[in-house]
Amino acid sequence: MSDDEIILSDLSDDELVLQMHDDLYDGLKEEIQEGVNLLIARGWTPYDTLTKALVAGMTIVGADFRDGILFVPEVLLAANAMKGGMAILKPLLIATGAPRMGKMVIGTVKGDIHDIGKNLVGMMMEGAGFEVRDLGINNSVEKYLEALEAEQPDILGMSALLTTTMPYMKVVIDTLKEKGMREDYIVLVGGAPLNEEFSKAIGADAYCRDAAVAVETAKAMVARKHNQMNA
Ligand code: B12
Repeated sequence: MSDDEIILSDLSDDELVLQMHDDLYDGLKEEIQEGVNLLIARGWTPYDTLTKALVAGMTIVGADFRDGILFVPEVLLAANAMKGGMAILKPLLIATGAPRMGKMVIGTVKGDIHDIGKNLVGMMMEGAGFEVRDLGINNSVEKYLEALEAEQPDILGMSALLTTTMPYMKVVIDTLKEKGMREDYIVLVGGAPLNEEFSKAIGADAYCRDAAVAVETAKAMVARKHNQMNA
């Protein structure tokens, strides 16, 4: 060990969070996992650890990727480090013992392999008491339909991070309409390039800008749906 090596446990909370932003940027998975464990041991909630240390770090990575300072290999390493941290937080977020709220099928659309945001939404939904079936990435309309028929969820969630893949959400929604199935599900959409207007234009029920909004929207919409069914 060299003298200038940083000992994460010696840092204050604020310093540690900044160091974790750097470590995420550098794709250092083990350091990120150590940082997550330290924050949790210091009494941080899993949610604060996730948003302030990991998601905030990924935002910096995203800005430098956009500006051509970072490239795909570096971003893949950062994503891998982020996933390492998320793996520790997942059981903690889920272990809230929340009552069953409903069921969600979620997946990233065809042609798109971004899954960090989708995974986060899935984790937060599970933490809020929803049963989640995650279809992974690159989902065709057939895959969504198959899962909807097999799982009979309350909610269909679709994720897209590319302007070239987001129109595929409309293909899925139009197919649901054609088959007379659209009203059977609450359709939530998300991903960095989307907005409210796009969500309305393609006929989704709501656009959610982040995982916390997804949980709130899902809860409100499922409650409304159940009330309508019981009326
Ligand atoms: C990490 C990353 C990658 C990684 C993905 C690793 C992985 N396993 O996911 C890798 C390196 C593989 C990658 C590849 C590419 N990427 Co990329 N990537 C990113 C980056 C930096 C971060 C995305 C991320 O994980 N964010 C963190 C999460 C937490 O945020 P989020 O995804 O937005 O999710 C939140 C919300 O959007 C919402 N949400 C998301 N999904 C859903 C779903 C539902 C149902 C709900 C309710 C809510 C919801 O809640 C989430 C949690 O709060 C973004 C930059 C950015 N600003 O988004 C570019 C970005 C998305 N990528 C981009 C590009 C161009 C590419 C490539 C084409 C690059 C290339 N030349 O090869 C390829 C495409 C590959 C493909 N076919 O999909 C562009 C897209 C530009 C555009 N307008 O289309 C971006 C915006 C970067 C940029 N500015 O240039 N990428």
